[in-house]
Amino acid sequence: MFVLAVLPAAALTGCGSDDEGGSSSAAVLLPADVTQTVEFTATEYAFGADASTTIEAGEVVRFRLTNVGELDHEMRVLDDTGRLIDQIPRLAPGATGEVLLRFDKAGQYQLICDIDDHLTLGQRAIFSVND
Ligand SMILES: [Cu+2]
Repeated sequence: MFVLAVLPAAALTGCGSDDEGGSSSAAVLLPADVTQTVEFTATEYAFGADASTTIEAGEVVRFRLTNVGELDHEMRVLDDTGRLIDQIPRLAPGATGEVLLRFDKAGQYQLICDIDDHLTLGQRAIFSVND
């Protein structure tokens, strides 16, 4: 289930699970292994996606972001402790970028745009990865 809810900035601090979670996300992800492409849009100041999207732990997914706004945007993908997993770098209006991701653990993840004050203005979203 993909929940593009806007959370208060405090909601995601200090409540992460404390599993050791050795990060194995440095593995090379191959386009041939991609099981689905999730399409996102970025605007002032939000991310959009199909709310019915489901992502399973361990699958390789392509996140594709299209900037449909009037300012530059980016997408940083963070785990529930706020650690950066990967990102789609800054995109000009109209541009599209993508990144391959694999979420090894089920749980909650978040997307933010950290350009200027976009995050403060609400450009964040959370989503769940299923077992
Ligand atoms: Cu932005």
